[in-house]
Amino acid sequence: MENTAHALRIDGRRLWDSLMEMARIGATPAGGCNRQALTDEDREGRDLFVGWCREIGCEIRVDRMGNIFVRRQGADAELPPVVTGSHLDTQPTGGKFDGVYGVLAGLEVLRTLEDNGIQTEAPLELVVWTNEEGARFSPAMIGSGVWAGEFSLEYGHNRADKAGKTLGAELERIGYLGEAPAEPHPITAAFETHIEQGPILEMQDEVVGVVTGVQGIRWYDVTFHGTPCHAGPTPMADRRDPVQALSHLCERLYSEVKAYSDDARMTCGDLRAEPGSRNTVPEKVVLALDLRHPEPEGLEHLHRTLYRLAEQVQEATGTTIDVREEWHSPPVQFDRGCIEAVDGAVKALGYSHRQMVSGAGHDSVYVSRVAPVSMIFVPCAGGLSHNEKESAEPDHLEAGCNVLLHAMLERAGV
Ligand code: HGY
Ligand code: MN
Ligand code: MN
Ligand code: MN
Repeated sequence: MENTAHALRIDGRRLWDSLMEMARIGATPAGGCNRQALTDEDREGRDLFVGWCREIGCEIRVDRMGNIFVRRQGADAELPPVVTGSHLDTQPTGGKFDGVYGVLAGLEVLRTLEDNGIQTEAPLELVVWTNEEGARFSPAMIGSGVWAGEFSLEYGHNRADKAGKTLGAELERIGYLGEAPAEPHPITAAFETHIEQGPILEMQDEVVGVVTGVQGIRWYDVTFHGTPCHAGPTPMADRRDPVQALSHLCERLYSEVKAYSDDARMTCGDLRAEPGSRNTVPEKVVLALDLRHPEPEGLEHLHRTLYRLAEQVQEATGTTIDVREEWHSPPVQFDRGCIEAVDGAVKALGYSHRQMVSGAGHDSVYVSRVAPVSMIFVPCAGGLSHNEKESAEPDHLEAGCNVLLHAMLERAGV
């Protein structure tokens, strides 16, 4: 890399200001962001982002899944692009940085190159992936998942939210049902920058995480069937109350997951009773369950434990329990060459760092199916994310973006 490129640094103040301007879209009273996939807020955020990219002369392409591809030409247009990107959609009580940081760090890299009149050999691409969170449309990362060939376009378009609105119809409604095929194209290398969303970097007082992979994730809808009846006259012994079976299964599953390994994760983030009336014993209760483990055999063990315990609780209570697997994202190892590009950039820039596996899922999981990719983490306060209090230090965000700049330059050539 030429000397001028080595000396390049991004504009941390501009990055921070862009993050704060984007955070105003879907801002919540508690200081977070609610910009769920394909809502009006998501469209507003996408429009703001596309406007910023047009200001620096980039080409914009939107595919059939609403994924936005921003291209900055390279000296050799034939070379496959070096790619970065993440997501603009948030959890319902999300923060200002999850996903958005990766998108706007990529924009800051493009702005910095534009300011300094630097053209890379290979083209650069910045991507906004649709519905990474999976909060509105399950499963998560479905924009990158369809693009990488994990799911069909039809499956992606037919996913519906709790109100029965489909992803395809919502893409059309907000004007982001693009023409480009949602299919992979050759990529030289890809990098995603993200807050860690866990406590390790902050606890260890390190600035950058060189991410070597992502733990495995499995999602299930567990349905407990009961008999609706009146909360008053019906004697307890005469009820078929699905909540009792739910409580038995959760208690046993929590204790077995904790006993199995410190790396195992179990989350019951979404629970709904139908008909959902306080004075009617539910006809059914549906538990949206999230299980995770960094090793394939660990994830398989959690999977088998869930089915075994559901069987036992069904026997013991007489409540019919249906377990339906909604999504399975196996553990992923990132590309050695991309990890080394990040590692080299961190060392050249002199930031304290460590190698680590991501506890959260990211679009890079699916990008890794079709291209060499790795990720760059920076700390977030208290490791807190998927929480309106999510926060990060401007100088950490700046550091992560400088690492992204130099890792991309190393692979794109200047
Ligand atoms: O679920 C996850 O880990 C990510 O936030 N979609
Ligand atoms: Mn994210
Ligand atoms: Mn998230
Ligand atoms: Mn992500």
